[in-house]
Amino acid sequence: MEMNDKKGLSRRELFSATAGTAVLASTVGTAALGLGATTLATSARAATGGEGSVAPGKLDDYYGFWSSGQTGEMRILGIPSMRELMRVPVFNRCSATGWGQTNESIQIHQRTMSEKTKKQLAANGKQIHDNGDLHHVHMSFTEGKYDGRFLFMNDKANTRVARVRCDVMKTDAILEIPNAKGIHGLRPQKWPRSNYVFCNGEDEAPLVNDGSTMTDVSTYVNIFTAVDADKWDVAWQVKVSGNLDNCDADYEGKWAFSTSYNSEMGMNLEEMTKSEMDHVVVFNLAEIEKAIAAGRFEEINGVKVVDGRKEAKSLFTRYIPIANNPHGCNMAPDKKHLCIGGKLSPTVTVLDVTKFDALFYDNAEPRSAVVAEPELGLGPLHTAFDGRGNAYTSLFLDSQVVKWNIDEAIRAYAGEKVDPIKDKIDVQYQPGHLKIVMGETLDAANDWLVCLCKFSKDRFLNVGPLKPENDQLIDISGDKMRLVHDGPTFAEPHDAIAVAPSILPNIRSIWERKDPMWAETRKRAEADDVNIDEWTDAVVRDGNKVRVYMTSVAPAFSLESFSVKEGDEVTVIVTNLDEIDDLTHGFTMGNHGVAMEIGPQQTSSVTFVAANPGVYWYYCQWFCHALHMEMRGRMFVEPKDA
Ligand code: CUK
Ligand code: CUA
Ligand code: CA
Repeated sequence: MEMNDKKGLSRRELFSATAGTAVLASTVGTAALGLGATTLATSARAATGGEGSVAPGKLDDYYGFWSSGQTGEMRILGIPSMRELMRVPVFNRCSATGWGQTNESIQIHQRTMSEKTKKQLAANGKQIHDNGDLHHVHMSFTEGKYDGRFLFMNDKANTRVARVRCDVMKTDAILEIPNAKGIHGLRPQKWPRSNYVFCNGEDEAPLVNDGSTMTDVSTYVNIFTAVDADKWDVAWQVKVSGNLDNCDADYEGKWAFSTSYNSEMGMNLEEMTKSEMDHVVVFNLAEIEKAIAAGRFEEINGVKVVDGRKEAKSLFTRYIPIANNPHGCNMAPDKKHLCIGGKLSPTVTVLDVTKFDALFYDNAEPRSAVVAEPELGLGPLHTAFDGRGNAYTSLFLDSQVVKWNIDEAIRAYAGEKVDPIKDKIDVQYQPGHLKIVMGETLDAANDWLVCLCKFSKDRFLNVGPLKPENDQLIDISGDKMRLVHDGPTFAEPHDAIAVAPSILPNIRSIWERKDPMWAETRKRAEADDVNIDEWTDAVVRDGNKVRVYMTSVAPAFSLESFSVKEGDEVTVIVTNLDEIDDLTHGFTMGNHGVAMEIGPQQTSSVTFVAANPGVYWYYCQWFCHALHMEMRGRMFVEPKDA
């Protein structure tokens, strides 16, 4: 089989070149194959008349990157069509791509895994945690604008963060955060670039959590973590008073901030809502870095930790009192104002970050940084910003979005007779996060707002006790907000961002053969004297371990069969030599719980034990060719003592 023949052919040409048109026509229609326009570097304005509909074959104006909550994946949607374009597995196990099962993905999971986690997993016969609770997806910044390099996200369930490479839209790094518990709020540094990813530990626990202390809450702490985004390691941590919920960073690279709903350090609902005020913690990055550089830190589980608790009276933190149980923490793109959602209070508290220096160095009263506190409605959670000085806050209890003007709110707080509230719109129902296109950057746009509603109740056909959520698209281009689209989503996005395609001109359609994703697999092959860059078939035995190397070019694997012995640990390494846009193959081993994706020019591998003698078919599960069904072969598992 000569793969060189196919170089440079489009997928459509490949189909007509290798299969009779009659066969093709009777197998699949071209529409079903997704043939058509290839990637455009920049968007044409696809939205017709602001109605949020995008005609077939037309591209969306923006990429939307959605978290998926307890599903553990990241999703890519088009805005304004709200069409779901892709699901990127991150913390979850994916049946289609083999994420969480391939050796390459397991290596990414295990690279930073603690001994404790390894022990926990081994006791349960597992190699990785294959669930997650992914609330917050954010893109890397350079000078206050998205730079299209990475997407970062949290896993509240297993105290991890992950990084997705934007060139291939695949997870390339996962980091288990030591010392902290339950990473919730997550934001990258905005200025000068995302050197740090800030991560909030939400749950209180003893710092040395080895069972020596249990119910003595005075030994509990919460941890704020700065992850080095390039080295993908913890840069430093700060002990704080109270817990940490959501966070954000400023546009000068000086501060990070986190809300806390449990300044009480309560262990139940009553205790957590007892105080009249909780707080926002302000982190002074320069002072923390200075202490780290000077060796003024404690090393805990290999991490440099400084003490920013109230009683330590350090220059690392300041605590600004905010009405009980605040939630959202959103920095406005005016570079000046930080908006804190009141949740139990009907207010949003606006802090002027240019007043923070005085809190640290002039002993200013912490609330002196408050410049507005507009009363907006019941249950304010999160705030989004347009490019015209307006803020949009979700009202969880009122099931509304309220549009208000930041400047007017500040003037009203100073005593002027102005009403900062510009508009309110009903949403269905109970909104959490809401996002404006490019709205957390200096390029905030004025066209679309997406409001992520937690409930949908009677809004859609009933699908049983579990209902979808409802991500609603709202046109904000005029004075009045206008609902234009309902977008049901499965469990359970919390947050989303929207990014112009011009930020992402370098998304690949075909893998680089020498991609670092399978560098370890490549090394293994070299040690086995196998060249995975060429049409190859090789079966290498190494004790009871067998490595089966094969390549694929549509519609065939290089190996039509291979033999192993009962009880062998088999590793199948497949390289897809096709170089054609959209020509993904798969490898599924029947009755072995094994399946993986192999994209054009990608190498993927998977390891399993062949426990039962017999004949087993493997096949390509990604529809790749008119003769895709024929793309299969046999594994012979010979009885042990035959
Ligand atoms: S949290 Cu879910 S609605 Cu995890 Cu960002 Cu506010
Ligand atoms: Cu290869 Cu289907
Ligand atoms: Ca509280």
